[in-house]
Amino acid sequence: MANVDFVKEGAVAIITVNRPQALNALNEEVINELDELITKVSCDPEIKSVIITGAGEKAFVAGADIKEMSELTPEEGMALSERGQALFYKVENMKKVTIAAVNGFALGGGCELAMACDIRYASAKAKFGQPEINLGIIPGYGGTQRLPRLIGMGRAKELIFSGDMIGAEEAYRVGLVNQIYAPEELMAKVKEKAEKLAGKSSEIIGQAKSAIHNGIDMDLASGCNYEARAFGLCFANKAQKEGMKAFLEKKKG
Ligand code: DAK
Repeated sequence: MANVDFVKEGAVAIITVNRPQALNALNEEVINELDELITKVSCDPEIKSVIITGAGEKAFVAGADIKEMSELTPEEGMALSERGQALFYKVENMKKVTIAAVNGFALGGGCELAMACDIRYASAKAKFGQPEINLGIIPGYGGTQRLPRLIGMGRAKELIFSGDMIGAEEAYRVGLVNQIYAPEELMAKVKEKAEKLAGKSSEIIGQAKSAIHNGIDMDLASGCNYEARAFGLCFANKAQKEGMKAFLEKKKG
């Protein structure tokens, strides 16, 4: 693929947006290639966890491609929007663990792509922001929805209204990233985390993810009800049988 690289290292897939000359901005080709890769990864039972990152030293993804966006007709804009939104949903709902390794600028659609992942690890040099306001638009790939869910409404409004960037430390402090690493350590550390998570059952992670994602939009009682069903379904899975059996046998022995 011309703009997105893919490698499989055992049970871990690494997807790298590779358009460093435009700070890995998401143009139509990148969106299409990412979409194809996410489908491929979703259908590969050997892959248990997925890392998404950006090529080069400077950027994770600096947002949607402003050059391309500026010239769209309304029809083209709508089509691109539909494809982009479908991609972000697909990333969010993969039945695998998804990790954003944020190696630099994660702005606009880039911050939104990182937020569609389950976990975000950042380089100490990373910068986050939703600068759409400066272009006369609002976030369009879920930023107005996922950012307040992650960091709270007040902080999300401040970022979205101001368009200001925040560094990795602040992103960690507000809960936008899970951990910060030295830039040269980031990928090695993220791979370590991804491999560890790849050792867990994908089906059970899928159940946990589904309970978390569906429950967050429900009242507590409905969410707990949903959880009870997902919990029950775990008992139809060999991971439960094997996990509990192993624990009990270890106790006996
Ligand atoms: N798009 C296109 N090109 C970009 C780009 C972007 N978002 N960001 C950077 N580049 C290009 C620059 O134009 C420059 O290209 P050349 O001039 O060398 O050809 C190259 O990358 C290097 O960038 P700079 O020279 O600007 O580098 P600096 O270190 O000076 O600055 C920066 C780095 C990240 C602060 C700056 O590049 C910057 O402010 N970039 C734009 C960031 C931004 O505003 N991002 C948000 C884009 S809006 C939608 C859904 C979602 C969205 C839209 C629609 N629908 C549902 C329809 C999302 C919108 C966005 O993401």
